[in-house]
Amino acid sequence: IREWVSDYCKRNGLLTLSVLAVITGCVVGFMLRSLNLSTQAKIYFSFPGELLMRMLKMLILPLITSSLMSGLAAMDSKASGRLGLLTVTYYLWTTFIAVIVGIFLVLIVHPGTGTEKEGHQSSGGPVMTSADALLDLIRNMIPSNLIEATFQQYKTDLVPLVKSTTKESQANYVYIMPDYENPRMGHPVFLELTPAPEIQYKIVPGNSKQMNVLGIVIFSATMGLLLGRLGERGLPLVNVCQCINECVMKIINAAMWYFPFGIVFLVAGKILDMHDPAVLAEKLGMYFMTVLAGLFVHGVILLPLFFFILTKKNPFSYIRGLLQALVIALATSSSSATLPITMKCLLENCHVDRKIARFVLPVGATINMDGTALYEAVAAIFIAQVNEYDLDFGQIVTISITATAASIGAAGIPQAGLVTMVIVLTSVGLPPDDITLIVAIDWILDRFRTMINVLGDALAAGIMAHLCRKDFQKDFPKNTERRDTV
Ligand code: DAS
Repeated sequence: IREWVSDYCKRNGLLTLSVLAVITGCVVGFMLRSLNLSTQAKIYFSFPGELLMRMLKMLILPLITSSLMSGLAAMDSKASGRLGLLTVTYYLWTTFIAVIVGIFLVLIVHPGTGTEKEGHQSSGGPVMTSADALLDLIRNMIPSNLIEATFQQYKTDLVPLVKSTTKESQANYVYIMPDYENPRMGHPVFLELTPAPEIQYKIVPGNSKQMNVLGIVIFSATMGLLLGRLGERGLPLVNVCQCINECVMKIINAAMWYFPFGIVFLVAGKILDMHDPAVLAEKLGMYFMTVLAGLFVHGVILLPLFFFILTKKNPFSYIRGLLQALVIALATSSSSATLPITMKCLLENCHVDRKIARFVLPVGATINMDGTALYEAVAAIFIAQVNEYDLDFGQIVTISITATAASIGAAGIPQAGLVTMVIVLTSVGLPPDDITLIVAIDWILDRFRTMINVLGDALAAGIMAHLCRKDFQKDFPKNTERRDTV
């Protein structure tokens, strides 16, 4: 028994602790809700969770740049070209399939019919259009400052932005939108919304920025390809990137035992802030279940099926090696923050070729978000149903295309999918401030769609490792027997 226990702890100890931490966080969060803690107390309580997020975020820039630069430099241009083409094609295909699954389900279930819509008034001012958001997607591909692009504001702030001082509305305002450096707007645009009496929401495409690593991925991939072409001359920098990458993986090993502790406070802190669960279940229960059903179909049926068809290997033994990353995705609701753990699981548990993992994962964490695309399509059609706004076939097609595009532009950070949904809503003439109909449970759905995003990226790495094995003379083993230390 002692041998079995020590073997189990070595192989699954951290994963078990992380799962128990999520459960404990939920229980503690619900227990503390009855104490009605002050905002300050909630901030102090959530502090260990904030440290976990900062540890993970700290590793994003060094991991992405060193992975892409060393990974691509080690490939010959034909192999990297084939890998890049296959990877992007697969990503677009699975994202579009996810959108179709979501649209199919929301049109069958009809969760928005009969949902009453609280009154809200728009305070006017230029609303951000889908063109603005799409331009921002392109803008994010060319960050004016690479460092700043990583260390901007990390999350979509759903905390009180400004306490209203005017008499008629003593509610907290909540900041939703990231920065859209849109010259046309210039000044912050406020849309005052009151879906829930205790809180007024403001949509502010104003002056705070969201981290978006899309530009860093493009820059690092370009540098990697050019380094490869430099041959001997590029080796010093390639070796530096290799060393940085290995050091980052060692830092992750050291930091990982803190994760369960941080997860408890991260999850509990979120539950403390949650709206009344009973009200949410009554108003948004069907919508919540529709999104979860879509994520389940895509993540547990379709993605493993694609994996099996393309690799002829058992997808679930591969997914078993990813469980630690999926738990971190659930706890952090950030695929970028989960990236270091996903990389570790792929290399140590799934034995995917290092060069492939170092390319497919960072690219996937920025542009491949199946869960987000599915969610944005479902949410947009749900909002149309609540507004009793009948969408014709052309508008459904528009939603499928803009949801795919919006998910590509979404950053791998908490609740980014809620933000880029404006592209989808405005593309079919729906009021963007109707986002607030769903904002109250977005942080829960965000965790599940982030899990599917991470799962999609990791399965893609396994598929590319199999399809490009001739270029890399190495395929990952059939039964991915898990090694220790995850
Ligand atoms: N939280 C985002 C991610 O990290 C997904 C989303 O917001 O839709 O993938």
